[in-house]
Amino acid sequence: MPYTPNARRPKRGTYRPRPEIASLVVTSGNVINGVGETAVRQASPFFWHPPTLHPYGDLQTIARTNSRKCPGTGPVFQQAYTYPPLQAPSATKLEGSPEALSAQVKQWALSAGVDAVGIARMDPLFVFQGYTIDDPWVIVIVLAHNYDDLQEVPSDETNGVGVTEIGTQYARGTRISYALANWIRSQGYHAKPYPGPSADALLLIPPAIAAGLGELGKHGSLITPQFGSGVRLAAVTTDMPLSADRPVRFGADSFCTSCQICTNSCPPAAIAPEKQMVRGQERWYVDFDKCIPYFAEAASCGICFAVCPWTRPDVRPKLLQKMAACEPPAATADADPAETPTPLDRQPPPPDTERHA
Ligand code: B12
Ligand code: SF4
Ligand code: SF4
Repeated sequence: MPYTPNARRPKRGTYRPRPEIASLVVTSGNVINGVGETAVRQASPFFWHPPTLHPYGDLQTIARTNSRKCPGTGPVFQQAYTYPPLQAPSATKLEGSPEALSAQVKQWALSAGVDAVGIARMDPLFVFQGYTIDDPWVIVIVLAHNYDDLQEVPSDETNGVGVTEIGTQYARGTRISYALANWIRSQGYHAKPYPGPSADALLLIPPAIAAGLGELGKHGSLITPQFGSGVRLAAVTTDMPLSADRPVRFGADSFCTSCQICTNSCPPAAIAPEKQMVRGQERWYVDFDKCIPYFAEAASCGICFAVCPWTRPDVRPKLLQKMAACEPPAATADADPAETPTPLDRQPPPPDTERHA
């Protein structure tokens, strides 16, 4: 399945936002996101939250309108935003060890059609500032994209295949996250779905990493060993006593240090080639102020995660094999998850001068 360039993709750095779009980025998203901040803190509500919580309400409307103009998108996004009712929790609790209950939850999710599932202990850093989540556990579900359809991004009024595939997986995330929450409720526990198309209270990538579902890539998205970057995420939080999975390392982070494919494919050149300090953690970062105008104009773009070589079914097995030969085992591989420090236990890094000395 060789990668064939898509004629709707402008070359890197050639995109210039239309003035009416550029004028809407009045506050820098990079400042809101805490780029350059050395203290660890929660993420601020930012985009796909209610417009009263951030300054990009008009851009959200433009992004949504442009994606809905593409053929095929109406019904799938309608499904993605149609939330079924949630049942009251049953009076009788399903009993079992955390390991046995976790196995049942995962088995239920897989039989309901998710492509992968993992469990993480809730951490305040998974929650956006100003929101509260009381459940101690988060179950993250992975919905894999159809590779061929994903290659059609970005979409426009002549071709909606890529963004329709995005809406299709969002709809799957909504359906299964609600069904899983209702199943957990029927077993006597609290459960709340986070279906994914809107931001809501929960960041999805950090718990997915903690739950052992993949690594953060240079393009700011999760890379999974089974499906590469071409996945949607959704989640369910619960008070059912579960056991945490462990983070995995299969070489994605290392591979990103030498690969430039997403950086070179991004029309507004938003993907930084080096890691940056963001809210007290050194990591890959995407320049929001550059990404968002193109994202809004190009029906949700998505070029970066479509072109990632880990997403290619013909390349992924070779990359896994190649990186397995050089990747050290995960730092937490032998640790008891109960003893593994949560991100809030981590100390803020030393000041810049010492770090770069
Ligand atoms: C707001 C948002 C956006 C915004 C801003 C994204 C950004 N990078 O700033 C816009 C509209 C631009 C956007 C674009 C896209 N998004 Co988006 N987005 C979200 C959303 C709703 C919230 C994320 C957020 O608030 N980011 C702002 C701050 C927190 O960003 P940040 O500090 O740079 O942190 C990012 C990562 O580093 C990671 N992260 C946060 N804290 C920490 C801490 C550590 C230690 C680590 C390692 C990572 C990490 O999460 C953030 C992801 O944006 C999430 C769903 C969710 N609830 O989490 C989906 C989500 C991240 N988006 C997703 C995708 C796929 C996309 C697009 C490819 C669009 C598309 N067509 O699908 C592009 C990719 C842009 C890019 N290169 O990042 C997927 C990612 C799936 C995956 N494989 O990982 C998500 C999870 C939606 C979903 N339900 O699947 N998105
Ligand atoms: S989604 Fe944003 S970061 Fe990714 S290719 Fe498009 S403009 Fe670049
Ligand atoms: S395209 Fe290359 S650099 Fe970008 S996320 Fe994928 S592997 Fe990493």
